[in-house]
Amino acid sequence: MSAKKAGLLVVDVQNDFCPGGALAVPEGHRVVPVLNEYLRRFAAAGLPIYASRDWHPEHTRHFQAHGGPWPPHCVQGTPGAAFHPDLELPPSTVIVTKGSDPEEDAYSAFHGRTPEGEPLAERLRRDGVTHLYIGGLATDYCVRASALDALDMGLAVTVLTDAIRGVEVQPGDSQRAIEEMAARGATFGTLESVPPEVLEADA
Ligand code: VGL
Ligand code: ZN
Repeated sequence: MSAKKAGLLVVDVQNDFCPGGALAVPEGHRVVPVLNEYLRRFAAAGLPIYASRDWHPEHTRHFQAHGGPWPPHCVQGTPGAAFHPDLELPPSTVIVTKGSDPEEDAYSAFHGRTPEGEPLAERLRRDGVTHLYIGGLATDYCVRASALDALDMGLAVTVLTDAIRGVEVQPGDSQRAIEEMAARGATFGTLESVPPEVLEADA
């Protein structure tokens, strides 16, 4: 196993977080074509790809009806919980499901599990990933929480700034999240700064 290895985490690119969805992130759908390019580059380099999904029960403390902050969204098995139809996840993608516990917000993908029931952190360790590239929705919630947990587990983290969008419950939330991730050690990248050669070197 090489000392360094990159992986791509696509966070919660689901219909309910895109325009027309139950908890639409402004311009959320615009991350899709950019992520598709990252997905092609990681797949071509033979690097592992993970895609988290918010996957709530109908009744959860995460929803306003039960004291939480959010309208119902990403309810298990509904069209709103499906990945955006234009997102081109390769067949090798490891789906990470989170938010199924009615007592938990589970913003971070690290609260999620693979189809085998393995927590994301263990799967990343087993795959030898040392550097996680993160894009998706939403900058100020699940991208932020996932990046901070990845840093806490000692991974290098690059947040893909051209492939994230924020909910912005309060204006400036996304910018504050970016500053917080930077202060904790995250770096930032774009399609231009993460060319295929960089990924090959990280493979
Ligand atoms: C998210 C709010 C509620 C997210 C999930 O994916 O960022 N935000 N649930
Ligand atoms: Zn949620």
